[in-house]
Amino acid sequence: MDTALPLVAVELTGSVGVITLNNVQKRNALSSELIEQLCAALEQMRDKAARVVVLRAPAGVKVFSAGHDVCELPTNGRDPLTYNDPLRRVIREIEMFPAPVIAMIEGSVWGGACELVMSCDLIVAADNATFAVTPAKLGVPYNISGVQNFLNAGGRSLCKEMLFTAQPMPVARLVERGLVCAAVPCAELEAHTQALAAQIAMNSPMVIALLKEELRLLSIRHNLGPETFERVQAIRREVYDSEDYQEGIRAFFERRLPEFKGM
Ligand code: LCV
Repeated sequence: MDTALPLVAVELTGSVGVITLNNVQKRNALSSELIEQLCAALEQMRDKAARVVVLRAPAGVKVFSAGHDVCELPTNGRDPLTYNDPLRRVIREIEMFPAPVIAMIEGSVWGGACELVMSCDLIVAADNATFAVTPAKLGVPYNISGVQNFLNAGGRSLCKEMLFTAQPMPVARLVERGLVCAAVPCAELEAHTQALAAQIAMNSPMVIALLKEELRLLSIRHNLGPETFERVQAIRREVYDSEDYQEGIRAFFERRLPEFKGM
């Protein structure tokens, strides 16, 4: 156990690394502290030339990650999801990591953790896993690169269903759309993931790093012009300046359903 990283566990067996999100008490909410440690763990894996990294939670969890730490969502008129938000940073770290990252999912995945998982190269899940994309439920103006990631991962109709309903979606629906490689019984999840990782680790790490970067660059579908970007930011500001945004966060802490008024 790396005492400098109390919220994540890191291990390397041969050339396969495993990073375990380890703040179960807070349902692995993606706090800036947990994300800093996740980034440090990725750095360790890069330094040790890991050829595959498995990202997981402890065996048997009900919740893989509860998503962005709601306590860290600003309520003072600042944009809640800027370029340097820890969640945005770690998603870029995973996308730029020079080897495949396999998300091994048990339990439920919420909000920004869905995007974190979808930023991984491959997803293997227990067949009872669920994924809930929650900005609409929480009143959060998700940022445009995040929406692009959802669109690239799931396609337009699944993306709209997940974003508009904000409800947990069973993993079988994501397997149907090719978003998740495989959904297996919990008892087989670890062996299935390790076998996949071992297959990848036998191949050329330089070619795989090249292919991963080529695929990342090819997935950048279009560049928004300055005026289009500014229009999106203006609409997003109306949302995070709204009473509904405050209501979404208040409702979370008061453990009740939000009552949005559209203003
Ligand atoms: C901080 C938490 C959280 C949490 N933050 O356990 O995609 S966006 O735009 O929405 C983006 C901004 C985003 O990702 O927002 C977060 C979206 N996440 C969610 O909506 C899930 C919120 N959490 C839950 O619904 C429940 O916690 C689940 C169903 C995940 C687990 O329920 P369970 O009954 O097992 P608790 O709710 O009792 O949570 C245990 C502890 O973790 C904290 C929660 O406040 C509690 O802390 P205390 O023990 O100190 O009371 N926690 C859970 N989620 N996202 N803190």
